[in-house]
Amino acid sequence: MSMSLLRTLSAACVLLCAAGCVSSSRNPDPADVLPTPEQTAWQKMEYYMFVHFGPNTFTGSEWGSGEESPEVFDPEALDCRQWAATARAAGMKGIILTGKHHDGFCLWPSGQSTHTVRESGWRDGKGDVLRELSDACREYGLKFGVYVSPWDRNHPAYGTPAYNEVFAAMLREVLTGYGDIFELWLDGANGEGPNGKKQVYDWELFHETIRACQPGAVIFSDVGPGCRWLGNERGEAGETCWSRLDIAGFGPGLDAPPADTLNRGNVFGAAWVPGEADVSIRPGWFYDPSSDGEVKSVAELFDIYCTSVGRNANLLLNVPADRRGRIPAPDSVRLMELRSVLDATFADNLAAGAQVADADGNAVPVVSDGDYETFRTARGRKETLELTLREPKTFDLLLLQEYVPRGQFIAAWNVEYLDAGGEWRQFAAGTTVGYKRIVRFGSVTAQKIRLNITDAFGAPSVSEIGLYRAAL
Ligand code: FUL
Repeated sequence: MSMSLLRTLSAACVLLCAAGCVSSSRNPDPADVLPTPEQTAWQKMEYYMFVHFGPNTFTGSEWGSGEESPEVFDPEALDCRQWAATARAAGMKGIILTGKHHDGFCLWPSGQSTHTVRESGWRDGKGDVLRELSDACREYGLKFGVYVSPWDRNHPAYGTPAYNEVFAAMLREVLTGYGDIFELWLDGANGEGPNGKKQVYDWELFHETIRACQPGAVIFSDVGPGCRWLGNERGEAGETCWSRLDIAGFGPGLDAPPADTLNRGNVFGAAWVPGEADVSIRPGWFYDPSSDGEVKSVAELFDIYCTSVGRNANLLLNVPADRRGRIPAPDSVRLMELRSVLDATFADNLAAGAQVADADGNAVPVVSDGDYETFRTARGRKETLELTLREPKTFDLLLLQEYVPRGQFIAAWNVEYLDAGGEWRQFAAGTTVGYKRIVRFGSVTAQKIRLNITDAFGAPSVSEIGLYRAAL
């Protein structure tokens, strides 16, 4: 066979293979579905505060009708610096405020509405909660985000195409008047307006408006595109939790995928839409004096931390401001207790300084160095990393991190320890890892442990392996 014929044949072969690959591989390659730098920065925030505040705070309602007099809004001792100081001391990285809830009341003097702080008479109609909180967040080194409910039970245009323009203009006010916004929280609720009509939302217009005003903001909704709802309000991501999700053909609210899909993601999902676990520290989202004795316990909050941050999701913990306009004492005390437990638990990685070796005996020091940016990429889809601790240690909590800017690949893993008789014994196992995975188990004392990645959708990159003793 001549060289030129050989070349022609192999070129034809390449073309055929390429065509064949396209038609036979229906799933996107997980290595091609990656976070944007903004999504990675967002994921690293891990834990931040939600504050529900508005007329409902004063009426004891969860969903205001929109017919409340604006005058009910009267927080006589509002102090957003106290909110920010509390969030910061709690180790939270930002605050998201309900700028407008379903009742339509705007916590800023919107030019698009006559149902706002301006009409309330509070501070002679010159108050602006968004201004005070965004300033306080800057002062305390926190990021600032806003929830703006598309559903509006007050606005007369709700239920007509004109409302989409009104809502986009409201977004513009919020997104251009208060500095950087790290996250825009778009609820999917779609009920009747004051005219008895439901709105057909123009999501494309809303997203374009947000992108134009704040290109760095992560957009939350049931289906992202920046981050997604996890299908429950308990702060619980799936034990299997992929950051990939199929969103084509879906939308927020009634058009969302089933809750269990949101909870776990799609292994071959075509878009990177990581999960955010929203949950309230009290039974309701808004403050109600009757719930002062029902603030979640520190044990419940630690569990929530492990089922959200510890399952590849961010934790958005709601701490409602009270009628004075302050974070109430029982809630802030609980936040500080949780902080102490988290600090005491994660202060000392018992695997720090361990000798780590791959299956060929090569040293892999980067997975126990406390630096997320250094990672080990496996040669194939499986990997075993063996850790020899400086001395035998007792631990009951494992932390794993995958380097997600390269993609999320790990689908099954287990960890074993070498017992006194020289036998390897499994003490924990799981499926996904993602940005962070935390697993608790009965105490183990050992000097040698190994992580076995037994299934992955590409060569996984392990960033950190940590062993700890839970302080609770
Ligand atoms: C829901 C709302 O209907 C609730 O009132 C609350 O704001 C929650 C965070 O989102 O969809």
